[in-house]
Amino acid sequence: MSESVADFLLKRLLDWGVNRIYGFPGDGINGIIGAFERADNKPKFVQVRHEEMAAFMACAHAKFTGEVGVCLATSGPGAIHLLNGLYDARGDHQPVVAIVGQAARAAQGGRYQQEVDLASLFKDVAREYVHMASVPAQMRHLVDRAIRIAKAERTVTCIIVPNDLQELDAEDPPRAHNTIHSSTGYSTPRVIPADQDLRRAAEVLNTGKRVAMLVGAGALQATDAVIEVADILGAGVAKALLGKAALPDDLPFVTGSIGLLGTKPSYDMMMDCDTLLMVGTSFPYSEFLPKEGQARGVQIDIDGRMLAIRFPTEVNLVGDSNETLRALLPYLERKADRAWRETIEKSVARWWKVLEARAMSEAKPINPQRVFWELSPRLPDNCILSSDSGSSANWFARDLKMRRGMMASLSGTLATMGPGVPYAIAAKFAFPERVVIAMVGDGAMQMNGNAGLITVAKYWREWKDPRLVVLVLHNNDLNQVTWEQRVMTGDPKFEASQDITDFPYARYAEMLGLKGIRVDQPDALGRAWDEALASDRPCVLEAITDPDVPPLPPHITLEQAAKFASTLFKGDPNEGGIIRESLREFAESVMPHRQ
Ligand SMILES: Cc1ncc(C[n+]2csc(CCOP(=O)(O)OP(=O)(O)O)c2C)c(N)n1
Ligand SMILES: [Mg+2]
Repeated sequence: MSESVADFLLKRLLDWGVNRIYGFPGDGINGIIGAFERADNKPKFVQVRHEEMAAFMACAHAKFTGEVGVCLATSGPGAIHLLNGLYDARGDHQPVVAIVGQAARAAQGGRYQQEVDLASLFKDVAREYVHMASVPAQMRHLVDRAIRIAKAERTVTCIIVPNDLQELDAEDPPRAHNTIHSSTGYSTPRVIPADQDLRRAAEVLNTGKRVAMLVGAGALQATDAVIEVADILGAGVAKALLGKAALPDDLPFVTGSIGLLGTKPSYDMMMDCDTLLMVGTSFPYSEFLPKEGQARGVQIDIDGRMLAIRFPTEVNLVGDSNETLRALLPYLERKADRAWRETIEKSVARWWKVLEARAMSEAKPINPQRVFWELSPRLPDNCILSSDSGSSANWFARDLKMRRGMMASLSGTLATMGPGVPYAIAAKFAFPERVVIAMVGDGAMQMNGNAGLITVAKYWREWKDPRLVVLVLHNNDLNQVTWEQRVMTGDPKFEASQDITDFPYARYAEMLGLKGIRVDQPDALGRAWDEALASDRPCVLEAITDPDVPPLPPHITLEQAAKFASTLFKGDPNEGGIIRESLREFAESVMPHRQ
């Protein structure tokens, strides 16, 4: 049989180094599925439960490997299901290619079944490149351009392939007018700012007396350079969520997370600094950065479009974080006065005690912070962490101490619910020898996680090390938003929208042939983690946690807390519990050593 357009498509993806595709079939891509079936040498097809999860997995593949992630879905409904995961990738600047089917060319424009205007549908999320193939000779450059543009722009691109076209014979573009002649291959360039701009940046940083650094996902490959620069500048370093793995947390000057999910040392450092150096971050909340005029700013980003939008920085450097920091180093002068650095280190040391006290404080039955606090020292070397959106993101951000070699991610920019388990699955496929831990709320489990566990059950035996632990915070509540409603709008909990139905997560895992552990006693947590991390198969650790423990911003004072507790929660169905837990939290912050 001659080679079809679909056979060629798979071969070309393989030429580009694409070894795994996350997808789900449908008659809009029958030709492509047929090509998978025929091919001896092909990317692995990983079957998901919902196309959104295929897109999350492609995004996570890109995040954890630096390679392009690829997802595949049928026309109409399958393509539509991809969207949220693709926006997640777009938001966090990940190279992801979506391949989707379409109605046959002869039927297009005829309101045919499952015909959706896909070029328009994807025009926003894949605005850098979305095209439909209409003749076989187009396939080569559509694949080449979709992948190259995804990599070069670190974004989402999309190829639409009508189902009848997939089965036609493949054709090379003829040597003729009106043809395109493309090839594979892309190497990431070395991007360094001009020398005069490095000097301008150095002038700002050398003049400052109290330098604060903020690093994000762009600094993940720049750990040593960040440490060297911070040492010379006597700076403290805060980490945006996606930059959690950029620096180990045992460094005394690392203030940890920032923002609503952040730490007090990060907050205080930003409020008191006179100079801000941002590296590879688009952390969104300007109110957690210095006031305009309070500090001079320098920003480094590989994407010029992302510069000077959160803080009016004075020197904006387009460059790779690692290369740019290295190029900057020779111009920096070591701060002789280390008082600022010492203040930060003291505040960090004290904060870890606050976190411990908060984690150990009583709750009904389990304080969610304790679940993370107990995990932290048990994190296996080189583990990969994912968190869903929800209260877990707070404790993930604050309580876990990262060490070198670990990776961690979540949906940073889109902050969507649902990626916790899919990210973890993609991490296992990419690094089957590493331990992966997902941290997920019960709402997110019921949205995607429970279905994702079926995918885990289907594939885990293929993984060299089968350990994938899914922590479920079982609090019967959409807790993060319940708290946001209380704190931001002053509304009591609306049970109709916020309650989450009880579900036996651990027992369900056992039903799937996985391990399930249910914990409802704080003292049993340590043992439960040990057991989960020693399991001979993927494990769901279901922790029954207290929804009344507030995931609050770090800088609220005791006075504000008391007022907020007494006035805001009138009429809240959890009134007694939240007042008690909120006040306990603040007491732990003010006097962490109190017994
Ligand atoms: C797709 C999507 N829907 C809704 C939200 C708003 N949201 C953010 S966190 C959250 C609650 C998550 O609840 P759960 O997973 O149970 O975690 P918890 O906060 O209770 O720990 C909601 C509804 C969102 N971010 N994404
Ligand atoms: Mg919940």
